[in-house]
Amino acid sequence: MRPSRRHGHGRHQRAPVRSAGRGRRTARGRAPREEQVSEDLVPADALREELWQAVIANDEYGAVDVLRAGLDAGRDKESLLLDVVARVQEKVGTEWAADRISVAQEHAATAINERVIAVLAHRSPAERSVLPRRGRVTVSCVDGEWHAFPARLVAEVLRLRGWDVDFLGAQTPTAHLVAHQHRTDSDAVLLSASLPTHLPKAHAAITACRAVGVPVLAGGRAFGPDGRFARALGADRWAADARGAAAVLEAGLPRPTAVRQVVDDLPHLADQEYTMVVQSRGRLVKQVLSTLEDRFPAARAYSDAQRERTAEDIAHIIEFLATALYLDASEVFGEFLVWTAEVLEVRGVPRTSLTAGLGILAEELHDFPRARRLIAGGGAAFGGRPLPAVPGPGAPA
Ligand code: B12
Repeated sequence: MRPSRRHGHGRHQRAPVRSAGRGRRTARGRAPREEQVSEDLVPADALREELWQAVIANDEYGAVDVLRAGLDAGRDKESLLLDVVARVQEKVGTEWAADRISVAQEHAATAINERVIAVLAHRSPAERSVLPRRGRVTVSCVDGEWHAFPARLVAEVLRLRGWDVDFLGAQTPTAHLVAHQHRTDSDAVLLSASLPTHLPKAHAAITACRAVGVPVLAGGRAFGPDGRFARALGADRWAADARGAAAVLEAGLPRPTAVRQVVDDLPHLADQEYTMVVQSRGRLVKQVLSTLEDRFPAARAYSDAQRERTAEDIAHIIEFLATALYLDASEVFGEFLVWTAEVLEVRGVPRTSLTAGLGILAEELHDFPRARRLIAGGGAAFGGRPLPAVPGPGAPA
């Protein structure tokens, strides 16, 4: 998370959970045994509300109790993981983006939800011995990717369905992911990426795993809501969520036969714009910042902390522009700018500052027609003043 410029609100009162069919119960209180039948499920939205109140109040034990109450009411573990915990974790993100909770509250909530997953996912030797055995898979995050929580959910759902899962957690370097395949020869690699800026590394990982004969199932927000970037980067399959991942594996995932090279997937990389923008990233950040200060008196009056944050914002913009160049996908840059404008606006930073930064960046990249087109398209997408389009392949002169 980017540092929040204001703090969120305080603790909440937790409401008791009501079961769908019969009387009132609290999430902490266990229901009598005879009530634990499937028709009497506690509705998922009631459990979500209870869990949300617990995580936002830093009540770790209370959060675990909510899930235990759900189990006691007959809800299965997979539904609790995906329809309750995952949904609450998503809300953590929207509340942070809207500046209604602080970065600290977001971190605490995530840590509590991680504990909840650990409690839910634990199985005794007796429970383990009756699980079906389907095969062995590896679940890993792309190099640089810290969002391990979504991958952990996928891993636990697959274990519940009888798969042996090697969960490698956050940011696994590609060479080590491949070494793991040599050692284990698992049936598939499930690769998770949440941030689009990690897609170039995801591409390297997909290519490397397939080259050693392991099929790759890709997932996570970075690959797009319809999985278009998983296909563009040569993954064998994509799935929208953990249930979809289980369905793909259950249907069978053949081992790759034809090995592809990175350039086979993305011929536009031949123009070298991606490589050159990545290589000159540091210089570009400094140049955009100093031109911003020359032209806008308000920017000259920034404190050290504001200056540092502005430099971070510029660095993010350049990183997303580079990713859009890599994929040749203007929507990646446009969606990022829309998101950034919203995040900055609720924190009191006007979107004109973003437009100004984009204009200067376009000037700096005058010899990069594809980058300038992406900047123009991105500016239009978030409602900033679009920059003039430059002639070049695919654009009218
Ligand atoms: C928790 C969190 C963090 C934690 C992660 C801790 C952890 N242990 O995972 C920390 C603090 C580290 C973090 C850091 C950052 N974060 Co963050 N984070 C989140 C948050 C709140 C929750 C993520 C999550 O767990 N979601 C819940 C899961 C269930 O949802 P999901 O990701 O969609 O996963 C499902 C599917 O996508 C799919 N799936 C996922 N992986 C896979 C894999 C396979 C193979 C398959 C088939 C399916 C699949 O199945 C999952 C379950 O069904 C999200 C907000 C959100 N709404 O998600 C932001 C969010 C992802 N983060 C964001 C940002 C910007 C960042 C930072 C850049 C902030 C910063 N300036 O430092 C850094 C980047 C770190 C990095 N290098 O990776 C933005 C991304 C915006 C964008 N433009 O893309 C988000 C969306 C927040 C927001 N609303 O703005 N973050």
